[in-house]
Amino acid sequence: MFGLHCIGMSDSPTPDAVVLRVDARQCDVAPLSDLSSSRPALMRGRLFEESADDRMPVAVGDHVLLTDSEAGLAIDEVLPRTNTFARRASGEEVQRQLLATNFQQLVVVTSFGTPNFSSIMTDRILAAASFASIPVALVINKTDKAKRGKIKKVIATYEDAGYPVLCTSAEKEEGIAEFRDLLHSKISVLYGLSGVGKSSLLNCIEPGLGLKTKTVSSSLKSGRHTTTFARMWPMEMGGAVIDTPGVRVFRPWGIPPHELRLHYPEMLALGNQCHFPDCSHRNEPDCTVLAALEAKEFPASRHRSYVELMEELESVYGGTGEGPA
Ligand SMILES: Nc1nc2c(ncn2[C@@H]2O[C@H](COP(=O)(O)OP(=O)(O)O)[C@@H](O)[C@H]2O)c(=O)[nH]1
Ligand SMILES: [Mg+2]
Ligand SMILES: [Zn+2]
Repeated sequence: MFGLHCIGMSDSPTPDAVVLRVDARQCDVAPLSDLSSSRPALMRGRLFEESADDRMPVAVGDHVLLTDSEAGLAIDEVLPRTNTFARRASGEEVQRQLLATNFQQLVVVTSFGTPNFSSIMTDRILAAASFASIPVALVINKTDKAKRGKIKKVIATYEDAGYPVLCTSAEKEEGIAEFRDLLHSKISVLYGLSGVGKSSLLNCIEPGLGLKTKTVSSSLKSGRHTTTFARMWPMEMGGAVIDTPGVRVFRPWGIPPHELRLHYPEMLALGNQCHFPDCSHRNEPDCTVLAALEAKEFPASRHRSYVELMEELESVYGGTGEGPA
């Protein structure tokens, strides 16, 4: 079933398998040709030494080389990645936590109600995706929980910035056909706060997955951690989706502070006209972004999230720092 790789002279070896799931001890892998036949595989200790900056050396989506023995499958090597979505791991050490690799789009899922739409959270994820050159789409779920005016305002903010926006209600089954079209035949990562409805939306388009959805009270109010890990699910309609466990805080990985302005698309367009070419759009004179903000032509929520994130990046990587190596 696993076409195990023979060590040959080829520069770009054919992967033996793709990683569907990673936990603290082991991975689940499946051959690329049949994502539904998954088997456990251990990570070789050497992989941890070779990627010391990463909390875990292997991520969901990785293409890997394996050896099969009586002890079971072992991952020998992770092949070069086409892209990497990561965040800064929690804890004192500045470490990267890989979230997913080798996928075609990041679908940022947000909601109204509980949890309510968070510009800070959304903007952090969007900036990180831009930094990693990952195409994104923004899904706003639970539209049954907000007034039309409020929904329209959020849509306008992100459409004006150039992001594709899709409104859904898993509860009222609205926007589900569009959600299916969005995911069709692609490998997508669903990412967002715990409780926004990622699993519910997936269940709407692929009932066969039967993903567990949690009640908002247990996941958010009591602060109980459900031990779940990101997992790739092949879809009957073609493509696959990586469902991620909910996150509370998203700390982007690796954006040098002075580059953050490049990852706010609407700021990028305006910022060309600032007096200083390296204007940070915070307190400089003759800043077109600040002028637009004053005139209510630039969304206050986006500027607020920018300033907050900028301060965080400066405290981690230094004021004029270049970011991590
Ligand atoms: N009102 C409303 N509730 C929803 C909607 N989508 C999901 N929920 C509820 O929100 C809770 C969390 O959903 P879940 O799919 O587990 O979120 P996840 O943590 O992002 O996977 C569950 O109780 C769902 O029933 C929606 O569109 N409207
Ligand atoms: Mg879920
Ligand atoms: Zn400026």
